[in-house]
Amino acid sequence: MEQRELRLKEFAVELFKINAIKFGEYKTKVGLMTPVYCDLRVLVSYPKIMGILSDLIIDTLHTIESQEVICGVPYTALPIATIVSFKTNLPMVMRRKEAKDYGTKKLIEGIFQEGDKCLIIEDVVTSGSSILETTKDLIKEGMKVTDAIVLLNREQGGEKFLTQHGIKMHALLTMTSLMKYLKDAGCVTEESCKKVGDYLKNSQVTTNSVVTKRSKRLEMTFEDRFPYAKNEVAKRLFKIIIEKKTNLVLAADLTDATDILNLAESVGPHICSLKLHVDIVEHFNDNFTSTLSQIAKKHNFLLFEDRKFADIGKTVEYQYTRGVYKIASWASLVTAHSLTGHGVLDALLLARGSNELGVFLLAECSAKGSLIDEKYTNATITMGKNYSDLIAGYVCQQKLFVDEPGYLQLTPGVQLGVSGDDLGQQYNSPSSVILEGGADVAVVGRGITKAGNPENAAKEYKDLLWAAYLQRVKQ
Ligand code: 6AU
Repeated sequence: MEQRELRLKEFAVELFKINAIKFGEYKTKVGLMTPVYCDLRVLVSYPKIMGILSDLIIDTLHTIESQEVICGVPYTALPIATIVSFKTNLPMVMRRKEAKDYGTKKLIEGIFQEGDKCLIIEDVVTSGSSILETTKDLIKEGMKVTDAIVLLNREQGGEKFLTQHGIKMHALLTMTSLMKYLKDAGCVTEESCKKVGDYLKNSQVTTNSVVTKRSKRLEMTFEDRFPYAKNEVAKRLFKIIIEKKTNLVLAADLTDATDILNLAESVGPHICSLKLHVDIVEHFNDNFTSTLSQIAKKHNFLLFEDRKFADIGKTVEYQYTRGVYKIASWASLVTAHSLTGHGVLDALLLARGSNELGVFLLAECSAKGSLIDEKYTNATITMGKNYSDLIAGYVCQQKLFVDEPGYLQLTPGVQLGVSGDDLGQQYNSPSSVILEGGADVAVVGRGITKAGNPENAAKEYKDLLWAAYLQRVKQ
């Protein structure tokens, strides 16, 4: 027997001796009976075994491409990760199970850089969902997760599930190898092995159903969708939506710069983004956008220029970066038409440089008599898919791209008690755009700007939109 296998066998026997692995009839978390039970929480009482375990993990760690930090899945794997961190000098981060509701509201404690690769350490994997939960928070904070080292793979579907989410699992023991080592060492009978084998065959976690549910945009929560977002600004928008519990975008279509600033200040706490048509602002100057940026920072919302770029690429590049408005210097989101082809997106990608930019592509229009047809809409969605790093989502009126949880559906044409204006705009209610229309974020303009008290109106729209979203993900 090879050296490592011998060590693993000895380790398996130690686990058995300390009752970390038990055989009999046990009830699982979900109420099913299992002939084998693993409780690795007892490990903390056995420092010597913890030492053996950490060395085995470190050997595996050396076979994995460079990682900058490690994170143990709370709680059992936390002390294990700590020892590995200490022995390898690899810094550790810790995930809070609940984000603090005071102070910094950090999900992850510890120091790391944007883009750091974080290795996950876990004790037992059944479905893989605990690893995925931790991974989601690490990704949310800007890290990358590609590998997880686990003590025991129960071989019930978790490995496949994690692979589907881009995580390679490295298990020290599988249930099969564990049973073989224990049988060879005379710890378990042939009959126990058979029982465990039969149990595993019949108790596969149906990862397919999990994956199908997870890949349906309309049924998923913003938290669950966040890891699928590829565009950096979309990620920020997801974060803001989750933190502020608002999927309301304000269309601040006022023509006076001071009025817009006052509106932004009062409505700021209730919105995830403020959308401008900067070319309708009278007395525009750079102070306006810099003050607006400060207000956006203070109230944590994104600035969005609804420029609807629709020219040849070169012109779009200038329109985005130059001229009076210098959109690139203050807007993190913009809209673009697909009408003139992918040159528009190429131009924005190029002009974005190292700035952050997310684009919402117009796949449909809320105006009566719009010439956009189904073919155009579908071609727009397809075009966007080739620019996943740039596209934050699509502007549309109905449920489209339902299998793409990483993109956001932005739906304008929202107002209570009015069906349209006299220039072709058509309105739906907040709940219907979310529940029937499939919107993730809704744009409200005059419903707020023309209200007697815009702040109260914004709060009302925010609450209605959020309640409809909660209802949708619960269904
Ligand atoms: O609520 P309103 O009607 O006062 O404002 C709606 C806002 C305006 C429009 O330019 C914009 O939403 N809009 C868009 C966007 C967001 O691009 C697309 C569309 O199809 N309909 C529409 O109204 O600022």
